[in-house]
Amino acid sequence: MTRDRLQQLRADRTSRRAFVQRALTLGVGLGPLGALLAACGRDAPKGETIRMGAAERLGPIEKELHIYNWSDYIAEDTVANFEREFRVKVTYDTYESNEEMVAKLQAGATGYDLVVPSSYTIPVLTATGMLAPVHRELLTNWGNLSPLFLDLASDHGNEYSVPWLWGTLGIAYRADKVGTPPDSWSVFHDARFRQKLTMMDDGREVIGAMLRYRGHSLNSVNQAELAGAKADAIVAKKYLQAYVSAPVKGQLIAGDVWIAQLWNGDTMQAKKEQASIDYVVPKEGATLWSDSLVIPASAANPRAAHEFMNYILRPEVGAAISTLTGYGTPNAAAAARMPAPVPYPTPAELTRLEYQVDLGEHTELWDRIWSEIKSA
Ligand code: N2P
Repeated sequence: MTRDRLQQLRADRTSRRAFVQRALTLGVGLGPLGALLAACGRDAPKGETIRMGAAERLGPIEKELHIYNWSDYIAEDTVANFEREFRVKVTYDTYESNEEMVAKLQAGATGYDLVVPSSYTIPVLTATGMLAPVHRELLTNWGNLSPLFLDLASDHGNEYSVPWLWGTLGIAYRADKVGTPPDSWSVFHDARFRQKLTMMDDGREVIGAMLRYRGHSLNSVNQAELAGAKADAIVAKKYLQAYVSAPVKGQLIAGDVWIAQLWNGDTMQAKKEQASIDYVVPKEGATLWSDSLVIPASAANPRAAHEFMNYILRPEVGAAISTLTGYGTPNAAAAARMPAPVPYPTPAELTRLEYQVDLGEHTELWDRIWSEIKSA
């Protein structure tokens, strides 16, 4: 997104809802990190004192907190330390895709106080009134965040979201089994690896990868491009052992799977147990995401949700999460205390990486294609 386009959007603004809808119509989800830096970055407000307004409105911290997060996306002691310090009992459930999480929220009455959508999902949730605004004055650690991850097109001014982690979705492989390391999505069409291959159990990612393979955007809504991606996915399916997301780590470690479409951080988690596991962003390009904490409008424990947000913004807590998961932290103070912080993508990598955007009215078409691939 160019600065002009952003300014035009802001100038056209009549109400927040109209703004979000207009942004969706224009397909404004997120630009690459570099464009965000150039067009959308701004300094984080420095607030060290808690103004009483929000604290009074939300009342004292509740005794419970219900968190719904991606699997393997937190340090082992993050929740236990929070429970002990804040005397809050945390219920922690996990999911494997944005679509799984949104379907659960849309079904209602989840009881969740915090969820962690990717950027492209946030406008969908805000436009349908499903999120509660974040009271920034309660987040005394806000200034630790890097401006690179703030004020994104998916949530201007961070009215609703607090950055959690970011990463990429490429190819994990067993270097000791495959010979030449893969560098292309074409490896999923390679009969030599029959039954040793897996792809994500996620339609956005399988169809997206096959679109990139043929040089298209992974957000394409072009009928011919999508028909090609469907055909390519069905060819790949002949060679796949399964569509599987996070649990494939165990199969890679065991050597049952040699090549898997997988997130960078989950690959690094597996590599800690099996050093021959490596990761590549294919030459045709792949998904870049950033995920954020948000509070559902129906949350029963909003004060505890804010305290958890502020807690993960502490440098040592953010650093532990990034170190254990292998994902990049948006928390500059956390990165500064890590011996080897996950590096930002290089400018060369950024030209190959693409953020997903909300597919709007074309979501049904993508859903239909994914069902057809799965039942082919
Ligand atoms: C799962 C982490 C991936 C999050 N372990 C993708 N948005």
